[in-house]
Amino acid sequence: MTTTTRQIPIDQFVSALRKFPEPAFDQTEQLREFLEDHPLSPDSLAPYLTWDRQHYTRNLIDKTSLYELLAICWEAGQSSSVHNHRDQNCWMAVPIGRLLVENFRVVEQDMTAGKCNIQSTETVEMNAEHPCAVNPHEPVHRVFNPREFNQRAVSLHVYSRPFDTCVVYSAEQGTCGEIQLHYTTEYGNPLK
Ligand code: 2CO
Ligand code: FE2
Repeated sequence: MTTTTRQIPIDQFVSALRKFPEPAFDQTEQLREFLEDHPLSPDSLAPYLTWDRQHYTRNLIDKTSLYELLAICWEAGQSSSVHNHRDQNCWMAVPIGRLLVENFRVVEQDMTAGKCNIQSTETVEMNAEHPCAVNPHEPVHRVFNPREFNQRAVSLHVYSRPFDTCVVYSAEQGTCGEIQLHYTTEYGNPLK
């Protein structure tokens, strides 16, 4: 079957996600296959899509003690910082557009001094056919929507467990530091 004929709406996706037992979130393969087998119908995501010319937006769709599910909206040319996921597992699917994920190896990290040495290892494309799981052994990455892709993109993120801080890195300056993460919308409602 093609990706389009297999598409399911987000509420069905959430119901299925909620049925996974705890151990499924402690390894990456099972949920990666679930994402691959259940591409989302873009139309069903409409309540969660918000756009900001300055920064990608983070839109909460569902949250339990095991995971949080976000839709992240990327204008052409937008990029995340290079960051980690606080040792939490992460899966990403791209129901709208295409995105690149660039992975980094941390050669050195001294949080107290705010200094690091990181090296880019590989860049891979994510799209409706190719979701991915962040490699727990090389969890530092950035996600970006190159201007030359010339279109908006939406990624769906499953984070397990939920986290609201992360470490951001500058490869050029050799610096790192903790930042707080915020939602742009929650359950389809804007936050003040
Ligand atoms: N992790 C970033 C965030 O939640 C998005 S980049 O891809 O994981 O803001
Ligand atoms: Fe990330």
